[in-house]
Amino acid sequence: MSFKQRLQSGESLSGTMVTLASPEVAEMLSLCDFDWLFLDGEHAPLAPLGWQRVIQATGGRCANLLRVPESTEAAMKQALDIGTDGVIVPNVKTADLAKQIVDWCKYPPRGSRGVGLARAHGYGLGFAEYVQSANDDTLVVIQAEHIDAVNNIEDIVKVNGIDCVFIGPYDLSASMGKMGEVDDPDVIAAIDHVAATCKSKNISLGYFGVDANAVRVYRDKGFSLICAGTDAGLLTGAAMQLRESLNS
Ligand code: 3PY
Ligand code: MG
Repeated sequence: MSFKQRLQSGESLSGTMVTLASPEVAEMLSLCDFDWLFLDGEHAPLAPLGWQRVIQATGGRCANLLRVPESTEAAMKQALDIGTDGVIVPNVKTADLAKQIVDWCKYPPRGSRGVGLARAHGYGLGFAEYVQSANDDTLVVIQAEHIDAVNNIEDIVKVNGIDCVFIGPYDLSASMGKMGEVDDPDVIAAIDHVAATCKSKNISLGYFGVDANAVRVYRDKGFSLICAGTDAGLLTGAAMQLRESLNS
């Protein structure tokens, strides 16, 4: 089964976030049997070429989804052309924007994705094969991470072509005046509302948490695309633990 089919079947897919500008770090993570890696092009300082190197280093051992820095046509085009398995688009608050994003990500006649010859197309050698299946195979994940998105979720889920709604609990809590309070009852209620609405339309759900404990409850609620922690957090966490044991 492809990664997309596994997501659609409701399988729980575990991943962690790549934020460091190091293909070696991504390579190490890809050797650890995660189902997928969340490549953070929104907050991490890597340009598309950096992400291309990261994707190359993972050698197809796990799926990768690239969070684009912003909702622009160029950002979608470059992310998909370097060969990511799908895009994660931050902070989508309206159905109109969701519709525009799907349009940018799909080749004509379904959408208006520009046609290039890049890594995704085997630098041209695999062009025909890639363009034939890309609309079906690549994932469009949008983030619900603002209270406006929660309020508009009924319209957002009506947009065809959205594969997954990924909750950003940190931005969502901040937009509700509760920065970082991801377990606040109002924040949880907002997430549950998004989840129920997505489930009614058979749209998969995703969630980010700082560690396994933070995501477990959402995995148990049926969220499929699960991202726990970051490469930097794993490194600093292990280093702090080592230092503490050395000093104890
Ligand atoms: C957030 O919590 O805001 C995120 O975007 C996590 O991915
Ligand atoms: Mg966010």
